[in-house]
Parts: sequence; structure tokens; C-alpha cells
Amino acid sequence: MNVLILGAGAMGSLVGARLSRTEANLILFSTDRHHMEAIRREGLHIEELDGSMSRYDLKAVDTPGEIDAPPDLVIVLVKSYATQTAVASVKDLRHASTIFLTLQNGVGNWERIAAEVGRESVIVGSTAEGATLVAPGRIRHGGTGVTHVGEPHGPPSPRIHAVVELLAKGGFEARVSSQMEQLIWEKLQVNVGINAITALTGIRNGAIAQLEEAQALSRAAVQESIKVSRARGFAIREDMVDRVIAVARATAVNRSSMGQDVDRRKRTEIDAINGAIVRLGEEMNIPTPVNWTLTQLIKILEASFTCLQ
Ligand code: KPL
Repeated sequence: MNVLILGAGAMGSLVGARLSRTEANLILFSTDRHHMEAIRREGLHIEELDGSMSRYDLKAVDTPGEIDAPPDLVIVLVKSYATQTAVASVKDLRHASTIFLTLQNGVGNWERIAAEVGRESVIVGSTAEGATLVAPGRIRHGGTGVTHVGEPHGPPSPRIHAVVELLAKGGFEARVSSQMEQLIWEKLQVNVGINAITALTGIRNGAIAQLEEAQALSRAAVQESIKVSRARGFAIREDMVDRVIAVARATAVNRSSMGQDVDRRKRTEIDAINGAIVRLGEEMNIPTPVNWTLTQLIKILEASFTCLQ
């Protein structure tokens, strides 16, 4: 099976490395030329959870023209705002039964992919794994958790079982789900409660659980988000606030993906996370002052990277 990792940042590189241990014929693709070049030169180095190091020799490309095999499975891990452009850049390489699996953060991603390649080509996943890009060619596995895969709506088809089997062979705790929309909205609560706060304060995920003030802010953001998500029809459990704190503990050494973005002075996924809650809250007349404040602060930070002295 030809597998293309579309968006081989920290998480994409982790998934690619693990799948390269299976029978899959794997290609990593990222426009981060330094990271791709380092992998080509010296392999991908992973700081594993137990502190050991591992090295993977992987095919890594930084332009779509270098992808020489039509992919059977495209695992989409680009930033949510880059989804459509990234998918458009590789869609001509696909064949009639190529599957696009999104494992991205935030809401609205599978719909963006479907806009390019059609609904029937898209399947959806959600992962609690965490990874940090430490330097070009080097990542840290920052935490482990279940990866669910399913159809955007309805019961799992045989292709879902095949993809889950492949992920499991690669070493992931992978499960088939018939409730992917629900799981994506549950993962959204995790990102709402961890990403912006860690990005704004420079802390790693574990400090959300450790520091009273960070935990209180996280809980307040998630409580608002649960109200909005319920109003949208998702049965989010009340103990979700505790589960977010549990994920922060389980990925304690990880710097959240948004934290890594601001560390690199890059645009973040705020619009698909806290910003999405604010937008939906406005539509349904549900106040979201905590998420609004977090969103504004991240936007100010993003602006400072590009247009302020
Ligand atoms: O999804 C994540 C992210 O950083 O975006 C978590 C699960 C919070 C891991 O860091």
C-alpha cells in the first residue's frame, strides 16, 4: 500500500515513521524544506517516551512533483488552515479508490478535504498521540493515546478496518469508531483546554494539570466549549473537563502543537479551535468570554510575528 503523509511536521513524521515498520510504501511530504532535507540526509530521529533514541530512514519530499507513486492512502496532518491548498496540490496523483484520512486538530477539516476530492474519498480520525518537532530531522514522542478512525458519518466500512489494522501494525493503539463526529468534538475540547493556554504562557502540557491557575483557566474554557458543543447537538459528558486535564498529564512533556507554532512564530490553528467555539457561540447566542479572550491574545501574538515591530 502506498501511503503519503501530507504534512510531515511533528505528528506526521511520527505517524510516517511508525507506518514505515509495516508493509506500507511510505512517503513523507512537507513544505518545511529543512526538516525534509535533514531526514533525507541523516534519517528521522525520534526521542522515544522512555528516553531512548530511534532512527528511521524515510523517503521525504518537499514538492508534490517528487511523489513518484500514486497514493492509496493519504494521511492529512497539515495545519487546518492549509488543508485545502495542501490537498489540491496532490489530488491529481490519486486514483479512483485513494482514501484521504484526516488526523488533524479542530473542526471542519474533513469537509475541506471533501471539497477537493469528494466526500466518498474521505475518512476521519482523531488521535491523542503527541509529538514535538525538536529540530529539523528530529522529533520527540511526547505522549501516547488512542487513535480512532471511522467514516465521517455512519458505520465503519471495510476500508476503515484496513486502515486501523495498518495503524495497529505500526504500533498505535488504533480503534474503529462509528462515532467519529462525536470524537472529533471531544478532541476539540482537549485542544480548547490545552493549546492556547500553553501557547500563550510557554508551558508544556503537563503544567496545565500542575499549576492551579492554568488548570482553572483550562476548565473555564472547556466549560464554555461544552455548552456550545452541546447546543450543536453533541452529547459531551460533564467529566470532559477532567478528561482534558488527564490528557494534559498523559502528554506532560509535550509542547502543544499551538505552543510549537508560536515558538516558531508561525500561524496557529486558533480559528479551528477556540475561535470556532467563539464563532458558533455567537451564532447561538452563547457567551464565550474565556475563549474570546484566548483567541484575541493568540491573534495579537500572530500579528506581532508578521506586522509589528
Ligand atoms: O492535540 C494535541 C496538540 O498539541 O495539538 C495534544 C493532544 C494536546 C497534544 O499536545
